[in-house]
Amino acid sequence: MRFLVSGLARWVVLFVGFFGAGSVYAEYGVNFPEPASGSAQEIYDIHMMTMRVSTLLLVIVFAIVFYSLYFHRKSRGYKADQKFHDTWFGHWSWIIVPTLVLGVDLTIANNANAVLEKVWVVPDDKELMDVKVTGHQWWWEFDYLDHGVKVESRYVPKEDSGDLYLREVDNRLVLPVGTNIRFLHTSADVLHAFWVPELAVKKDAIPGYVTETWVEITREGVFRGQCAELCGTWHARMPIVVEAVPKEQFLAWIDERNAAKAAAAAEASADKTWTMEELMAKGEELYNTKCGACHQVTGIGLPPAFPPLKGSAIATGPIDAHLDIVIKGQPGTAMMAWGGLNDLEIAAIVTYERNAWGNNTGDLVQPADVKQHR
Ligand code: HEC
Ligand SMILES: [Cu+2]
Repeated sequence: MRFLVSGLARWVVLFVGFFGAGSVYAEYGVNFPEPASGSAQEIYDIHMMTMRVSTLLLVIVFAIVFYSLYFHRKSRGYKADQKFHDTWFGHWSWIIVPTLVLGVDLTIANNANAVLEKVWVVPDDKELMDVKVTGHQWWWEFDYLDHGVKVESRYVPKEDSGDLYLREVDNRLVLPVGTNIRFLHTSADVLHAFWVPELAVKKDAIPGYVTETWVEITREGVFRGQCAELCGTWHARMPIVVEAVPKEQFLAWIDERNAAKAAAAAEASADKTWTMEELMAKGEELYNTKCGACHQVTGIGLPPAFPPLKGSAIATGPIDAHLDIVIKGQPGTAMMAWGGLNDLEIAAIVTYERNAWGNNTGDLVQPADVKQHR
């Protein structure tokens, strides 16, 4: 009896712990997160239907099992009925029951097939917005092809992310609600995978290939996902944060990004000469976000994969060779070409690398030098 009670108590604790926790940590509930796109909703509905069918079958089967075990046990003197097979039901139940179950299975399969079709075939009858999604070690690049806007999205370090460590990014993937959006997936280095549970569809990002998925977001909100393909040391540092907003707000955001880009370009192209302090400050910020993942903010790198820049022959040698590798990258290695940065950004980063961590070369690289070098 004591055993029974303690056993029961354990189940109650388990049950409350498992299901009760759902209300405390809404985000870690038992079920899938609430869908935010048409096809995600359909996938969710199939999931719920399947769960209901299997729960019903489970209850029926176990009810019969427990009933039989209890009432037909030997100690009650029950004698097994040897004539069951002679009855009509005894004969045909072996065919009827599996056929019914198969019928339910086919219904599920049919539904699943219809949704899969919808998921993979990009609709071409409605307005379509293209977003190119490029996976990098270890950040995401979102290129709004129809609006000329590019976003680099990186995880927020522990100190600044509070409860959302590895769930928050500096620049979110802002998307309009109620528009058909086509994602074009690719990778700049290794395999990554784009996955936001509320949008349901997961897709590998393969270097050298472009694959596509599409989504129509049905409600506003912030949806968090992550890279879903093991892609190296900092695979965990590739969260994805989708911010779904009304269309007008999305267009206003695009205008804002374009204005900021124009302002940055104007600042970079002005033939201004910058002081060491200005370039070092700008350079440190840029270096820490864009280069620090591999070469480390301390400049010591992660040998042998990622060389140190502190005391490196290139970072302390001729400026031309240094500019060369930053602008063109090193093909075949993780060192990508950073030529997409503007002259001022490259000047600042290179100046920073040549003077930080005891690399005191005293070299000052101006935007004009970068322009000339390109
Ligand atoms: C994804 C990892 C990664 C990131 C991010 C990265 N690099 Fe590199 N970098 C490398 C690798 C790997 C090499 C070595 C390439 C080779 O084998 O020649 C390298 C080499 C270099 C070198 C030459 C060092 C030497 O002494 O050989 C410089 C300079 C450099 N990177 C600058 C930068 C700058 C500036 C940034 C940011 C704008 C940056 N890197 C971002 C991976 C990275
Ligand atoms: Cu990844």
